[in-house]
Amino acid sequence: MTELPSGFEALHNVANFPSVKPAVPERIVGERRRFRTIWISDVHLGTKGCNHELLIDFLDHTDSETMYLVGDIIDGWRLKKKFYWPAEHNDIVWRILKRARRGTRIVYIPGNHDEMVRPFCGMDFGGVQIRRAAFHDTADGRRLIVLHGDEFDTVMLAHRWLAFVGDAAYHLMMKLNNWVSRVRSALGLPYWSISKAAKHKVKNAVEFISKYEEVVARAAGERGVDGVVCGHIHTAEFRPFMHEGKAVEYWNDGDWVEGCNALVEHFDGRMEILHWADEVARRDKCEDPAQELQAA
Ligand SMILES: [Mn+2]
Repeated sequence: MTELPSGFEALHNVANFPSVKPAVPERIVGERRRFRTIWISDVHLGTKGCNHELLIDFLDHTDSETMYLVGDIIDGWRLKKKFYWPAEHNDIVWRILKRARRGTRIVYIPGNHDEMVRPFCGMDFGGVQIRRAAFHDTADGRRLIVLHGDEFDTVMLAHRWLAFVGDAAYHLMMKLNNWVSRVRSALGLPYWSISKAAKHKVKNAVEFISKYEEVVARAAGERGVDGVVCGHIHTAEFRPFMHEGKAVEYWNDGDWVEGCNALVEHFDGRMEILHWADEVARRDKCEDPAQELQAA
C-alpha cells in the first residue's frame, strides 16, 4: 500500500465537514448572480488581513458552474507562527464545500502560502479537485492556463519577505515613522518622513508588478495558450500582450486582503474583474430608495 501524504486525514475530515450551521448565517439579497466561472485567490485565511466579511458576502451572492481557488487560500506560513482562526474563516470553508455539494466544480490550485496542500495535487476531497495548474476553456473558445503564479517569480524566492509588505511590514513602517519623527522633534531636528524612502519602494513595486505580468504572459505564450489567470501579487489586472504575433491575455484575480476582487467569466465568455466593495455599495444604494431620493 502506498503511503498517504501527512495531513491526508485532516483534509479528509475537512471534506466531510459536519452539517453544522455556519456562525454567520447565509444572507442572500435578491438572486445570486450567476457566472460561468469564478476565480478567487490570495484569501489568506488564518490571518487578520483576510477580509472575511466581504468574502462571505461575495460567496452568498454569487454562483458559478466552475470555481477556481487560485492559491494562498489558507496562510500556512502565518498559522505556523501564530494560530489565528476565527469562526468566519470556518464559514468560508463551509460555504466553499457547500458550493461543491450544490454541484459547482471546484478546482483548488495551492499557492506558496498554502504549499502544504501541494502534496495532494491530483487528489479530490469533498468534491474539490486539488491541482498544480489547470486549463480553462472559455465559452468563446479561448484556452487559458490557471496557476497561482509564484512559480515564475524568481525575485520572490530570493526575497520572501516581499510577500509580507502588504500587512506586517507596512504597519511596522508606520509605527517606526511615528517614533522616528517624535524622537527627531524631541532632539530639535527638522521633520523627516519615511515616506520618501517608501516612495522609492513604491516605484520599485510598480516596476516589479509590471515585470511580473510580462514574465507570466510570456510563459503563457510559450505554452501556446490564449491567456493566463493567476494571483499571487495581490493586484487585480487585465493586460493584453503579444507573443510572436499571437495575442496573450494576462488576468490577475487580485486578493481578499486589500482589493477584495474576483475574476468572473460571463456565459458568453466575456471576462470581468469585480471589486466587491463597489458591488456591495451599488447594491445597498439600490436597496435604499431614500438614498436615491436624497442624491437626486
Ligand atoms: Mn502567493
